[in-house]
Amino acid sequence: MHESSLQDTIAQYRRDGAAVVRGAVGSDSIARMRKAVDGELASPVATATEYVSDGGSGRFYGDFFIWLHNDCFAALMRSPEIAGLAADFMPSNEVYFFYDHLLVKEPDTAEATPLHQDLPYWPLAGEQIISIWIPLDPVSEESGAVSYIAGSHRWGKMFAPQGFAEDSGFSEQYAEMALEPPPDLEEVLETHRQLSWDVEPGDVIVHHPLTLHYAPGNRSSDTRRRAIALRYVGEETRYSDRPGTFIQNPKLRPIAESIALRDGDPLRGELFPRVWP
Ligand SMILES: O=C(O)CCC(=O)C(=O)O
Repeated sequence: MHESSLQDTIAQYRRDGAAVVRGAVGSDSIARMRKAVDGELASPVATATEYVSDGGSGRFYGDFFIWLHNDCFAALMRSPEIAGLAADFMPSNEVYFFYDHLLVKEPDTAEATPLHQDLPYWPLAGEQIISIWIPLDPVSEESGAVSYIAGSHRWGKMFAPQGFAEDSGFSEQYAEMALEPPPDLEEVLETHRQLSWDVEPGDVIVHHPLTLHYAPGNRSSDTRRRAIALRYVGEETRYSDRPGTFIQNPKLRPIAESIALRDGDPLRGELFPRVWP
C-alpha cells in the first residue's frame, strides 16, 4: 500500500474505529492458513467451542491461542506484513502478540455474532490494542461480514461482554463485571453510521477494542466464512486482573496458569511474544 493511502486509512481508522486494508496478506499465506484451519476444524482441541446448538444447521466454530500448538498460526501472527500493520495503526514502536481467535461460519449457519466490544472480555488496560481480522474466503453481508458502529470506540463506555451462545460457558462469568448491557442493535443502527466491507482473501479489517461490532450468520448455501482475528498490543498496554475476563474461563485454565503477570504489569512473557520489530 502507498504510504499516503496508508496514512489516510489510519486517519479513517482513528475517526471511525475500524478500517479495511486491501491486499495486505499474500496468497501463499492464505492457502497455508486455509489448510491449517481445516485441520483444526477436523480435530477440535479442548479450548474450541461449537456455537450452533444440537440439531441446528451449519457450524459456527470458535477457538483461541491456536498458535501455541499450530506452527502455521504462529508464523501468521509473527509475519511482518501483519505485525507491521499493528505497529502502524495502534501506533506503537513495539508490538506484542496477545492471542489468535478463529471464527468460522459454515454455509447455512443462522447464529449471529452478538453486538459487542472486545476490551470488556480482556484482562487488558490501555489504548494500544488492535484486532486484525483476516478472512480466508470472500466475505459479503450474505456470508457473515462483520459490521462496526462508526465512532463507538470514542463513546467512553464499556459494555458487558455477551456470550456468543447461551451455553458456551462464558455468560455466567461475564455477569461478574456488572457492566451495563450493550445497546439494542436495531436502535443503534437507526441512529448511527454502520461500516461494513465486502472483502476478498488477502484483505484485512482492523478494529479498535472499544468499537461495537456484530456479524450476521452465514446465509449463503455454498460460501464458507473462515476468518482469523489476530489481537496485538503495544509497549504501553498493561495486564489487568479484573474479575470475569475470558482468560478465567475453565477451558482456558491451562493457558491462564502460565501467566505470571500482576495487575498493571506490561503484557510480556512467553505467552505474549514480541513480534515487532
Ligand atoms: O467474525 C465474527 O463473526 C466476529 C469477529 C469479532 O467479533 C472480532 O474479531 O472481535
